[in-house]
Order: sequence, then structure tokens, then C-alpha cells
Amino acid sequence: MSFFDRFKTQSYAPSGHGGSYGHSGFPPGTHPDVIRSFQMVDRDRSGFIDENELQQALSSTYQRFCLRTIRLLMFLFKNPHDPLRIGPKEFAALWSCLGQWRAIFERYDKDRSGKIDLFELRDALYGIGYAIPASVLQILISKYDNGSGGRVELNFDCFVECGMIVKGLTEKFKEKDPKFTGSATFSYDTFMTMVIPFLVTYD
Ligand SMILES: [Ca+2]
Repeated sequence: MSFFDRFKTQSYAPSGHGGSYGHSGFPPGTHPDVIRSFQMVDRDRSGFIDENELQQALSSTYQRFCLRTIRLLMFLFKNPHDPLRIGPKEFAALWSCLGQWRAIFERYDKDRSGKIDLFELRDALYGIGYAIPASVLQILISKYDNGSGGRVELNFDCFVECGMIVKGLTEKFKEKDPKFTGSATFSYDTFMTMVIPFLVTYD
């Protein structure tokens, strides 16, 4: 099973009520650190966390996550019953996915700068199965250019964001191009519905 098949199973698993979830709502075998991390930020003990609480939980483990990335993660891992908050199951899936992104980040940060540059990003995406045309990669990374004139390098949160955008949009496209021809036909509203959630920025 490939990295992304695993990811897909974890993040988009149907929300059945199979009774396999324990008292805490976490899937069996969830690492205690993950549960602790969730409970630490779920101050009102509602069993759900909002975007600010998720930001706290992730920022205490990784470098600070910007709210824009957090909102994309909330969208991708949304709880079907409440799109503005996530529960233990979504949190565990998200945590596991971020662990995989972290491993990729470290593997492809070849110069050990703690950041991912254009070439490292190209290689990382290629390594997980996405051969992104150079022109597209340029557009993608230019979103993170702070205008200083220096080389664009991505922190972990922006790297995750880039990876999620590429993965998410590619999978949406593949749904319309099941034979992987590289071309697809779809309506205007389908196109807009696919793309807008990945575009909107909040900074
Ligand atoms: Ca680097």
C-alpha cells in the first residue's frame, strides 16, 4: 500500500458507528501522546476542538502552524457533523498524516536547513508520486514568496500545505480522469467546487 493509500484510508474513512472506539473516542491503539495533546487543548472537555485549539496542539509539537494551514487541515479532515470542529477520530488521522509529512520533510531537506526549497519540494513531491511540471511548481512556490528577493524556502506548515494542495487537487482531478490520461472534462461548477477550498487564504 502506498503512502497516499494509507493516508486516504485514515483521513477519509467513512464515519461508521461500529462501536470500535473506546471511551475517549480515539481509535484503538492511538498513542497516549496524541490523546494527551488533544485533551490539553480541549479545555472545556467538549470532545471537540476548534481551529485555534488545533493550532495550539500542533504548534506545541511542530514549529508554529499558521492559521491558513490549520484551516486547510480542518477542511480536509473535517468532521461530517460539525465542519468547524474536529473530534478525536479526525485528530488522530490528522496527527498520523502529519507524522508522515514530517518524515518526508526530513528526508528531502537535503541540506538540513530545516526548510524545503524549490528543488527539495520538487523531489519530495516526485518521491511520493507527483511529477509536477516545472511551471506549476513555480506558481505553487511563488505563493510563499515574501518579497525579500531571497530564495523561497518552506517551513513545515507551508510544506504540508503545498503537499496537501497538490495531493488534494490531483486526486480531485483523477476522479474525473480515471484512466489517468492527463485530460478530463467537467463542468464549471464542478471545477469551482474542486478548486476554491484549496485557494482561499485567510491571512
Ligand atoms: Ca533545505
